[in-house]
Amino acid sequence: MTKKYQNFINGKWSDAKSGKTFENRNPANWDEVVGTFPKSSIEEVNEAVAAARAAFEKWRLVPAPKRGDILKKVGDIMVARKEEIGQLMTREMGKVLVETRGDVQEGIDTAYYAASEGRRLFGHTVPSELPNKFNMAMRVPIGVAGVITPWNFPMAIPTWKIFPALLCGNSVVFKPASDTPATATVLVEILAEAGVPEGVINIVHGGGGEVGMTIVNHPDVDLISFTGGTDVGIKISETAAKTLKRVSLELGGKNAVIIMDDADLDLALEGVLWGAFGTTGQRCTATSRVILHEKVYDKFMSMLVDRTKKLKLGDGLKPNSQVGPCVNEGQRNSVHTYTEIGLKEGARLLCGGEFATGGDLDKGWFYKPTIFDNVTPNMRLAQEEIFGPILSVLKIRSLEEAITVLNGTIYGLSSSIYTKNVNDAFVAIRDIKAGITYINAPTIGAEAHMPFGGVKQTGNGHREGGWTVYDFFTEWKTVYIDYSGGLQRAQIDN
Ligand code: UN1
Repeated sequence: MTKKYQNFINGKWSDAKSGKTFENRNPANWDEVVGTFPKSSIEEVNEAVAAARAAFEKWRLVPAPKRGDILKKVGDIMVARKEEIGQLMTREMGKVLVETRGDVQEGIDTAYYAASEGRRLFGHTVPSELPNKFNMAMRVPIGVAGVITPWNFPMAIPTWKIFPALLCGNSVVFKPASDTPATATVLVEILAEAGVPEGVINIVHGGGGEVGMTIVNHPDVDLISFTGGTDVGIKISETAAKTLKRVSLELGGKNAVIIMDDADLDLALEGVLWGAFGTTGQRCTATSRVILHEKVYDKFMSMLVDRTKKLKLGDGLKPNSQVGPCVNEGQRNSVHTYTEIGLKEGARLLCGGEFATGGDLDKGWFYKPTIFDNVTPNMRLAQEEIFGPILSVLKIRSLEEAITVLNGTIYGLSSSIYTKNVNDAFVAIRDIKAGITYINAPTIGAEAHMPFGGVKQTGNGHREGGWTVYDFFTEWKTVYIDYSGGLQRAQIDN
């Protein structure tokens, strides 16, 4: 029997009023239906927003340390269910089990960080310019948060948004990607079990156009946190501007690794393989370009191609699989389009470039890990986010040239340099235009307690993760307390 999942609105599990559903299939085996989900519409969004609005008025009065205690419990339940959630996530979006476990762990880390933030949420006390007057600025909750999340990190990314939103005293209407609704539903189940009151967390399943954009448009939603493609991010930004919502956008990337001539090539090789083909290249932080010094070019390329060809594709639940499928048919086709574009542009295909088939692979959306070299900075292959297992290699002659090439896209999320030269490393830290720079490590591997986000068209200046996300989910309230007993005029009586 196929498992039937539901929406969670105002503390109750429910179907879409229309009775419509959609199904979610395993990308490693499209015969397997993971579950069916309500195909919701405006009606369900309106209900969820109304519930969240009403619940907010009570939730904002719950002391932050108490809200934190609930999130601590959320983390504990996630620890107990980690393996089960990892397996479900692999079945619904394909990445290999070690990675889905890591995804859940990132959610657990985020829960415990949020729990402890309940006892901080620091404000400022500031001297007044007048005598017998006390000034402070404190954080206050904002209201209803619309949370719209992608499928590549079905647990981690929702928790990056939902846990801080709740800790700060906001209520949430959550629209997960329709490729990963099961993991999202489990997260909501856990929040409810841990004691998040009814109406404070709501999940509405369905399409981005109907459900997602209705949330973005809704006058009673105060803020939107979105992770996904740049084109959708721009649309969200435009739409949300009409009601002046606060919007946090985490969008595309075209992340690069610079490998200098003094780099430890064995180390760089492991980093590039993991960064480019981990999660089948379907990360915002995935390594999409290698910017390789000419002096080590031939040597590194033969190491890289050799190892890439040996990567084992397969169902992520099988212990020896290293690379899972693309998330769905459309995504695999889109990846393949970039192989065709690369060939047309005159780049040289060194391995992959086609669907992976044969045996168990025939029932999944598998694509061979692909490497192009002879890529030049202006090619589409070197400019556009692919979100799949395609890596482009560009040759450079100096650090300066490498950084120019690295910076030469519209994106700026993650970046990396392999070098043993500490001076070069610091120049790279200074001059690379990206939200994240790794030294001697791959472009992936962000930790939950550090700021996460990018510059340029990767986002709109906000950061998730760490202490920084708490700025997004709170407003500053400035308070002046005059205990002089008389009228004191600022700027005039001092
Ligand atoms: C993403 O790719 O959308 O650093 C998030 C990483 C992960 C998070 C990635 N911890 O790759």
